[in-house]
Amino acid sequence: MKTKNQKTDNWTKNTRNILSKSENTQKQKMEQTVGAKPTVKAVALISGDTNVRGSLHFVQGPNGVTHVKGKITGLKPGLHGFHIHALGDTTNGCNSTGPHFNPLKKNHGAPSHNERHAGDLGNIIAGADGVAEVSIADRQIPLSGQHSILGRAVVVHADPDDLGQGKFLFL
Ligand SMILES: [Cu+2]
Ligand SMILES: [Zn+2]
Repeated sequence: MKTKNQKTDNWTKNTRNILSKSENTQKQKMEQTVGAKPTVKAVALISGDTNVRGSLHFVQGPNGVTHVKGKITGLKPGLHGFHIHALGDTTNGCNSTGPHFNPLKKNHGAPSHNERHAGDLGNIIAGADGVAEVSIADRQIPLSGQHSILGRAVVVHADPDDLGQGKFLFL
């Protein structure tokens, strides 16, 4: 199913942020070499159209797993789709960040699925207080190499991601 339709409200009121170019330079400086295997770190600051705010820390270990940890506040309670989009351009909100980061040309899915976009990180859950604590470990969002997510966008959607079951359509 490769429908290109998207519910426009999936794309409004989103928060997103970026591992921007200028931040990249810092990130490179933050690279630490542990023997021959580098640990790479990055930070994304989240700011939304409303008063959604947060920061996310990315740490890629020597085993290639990237850990994403942080806290996002000001969200509507419940599930929010959480993705890496292909482009770091947020000048036109979520629309200019392109589709889900998908270097392997797969279909949309859940993070645990074999068939998924690299950028498919599922949902984060905000509590009644509007706070989502994020703690994710994933192999498909490296901070270095050919499929690096540096310079792309982190998007927190207003709506849930159905994880490829067809209820919502994501690019
Ligand atoms: Cu998305
Ligand atoms: Zn996707």
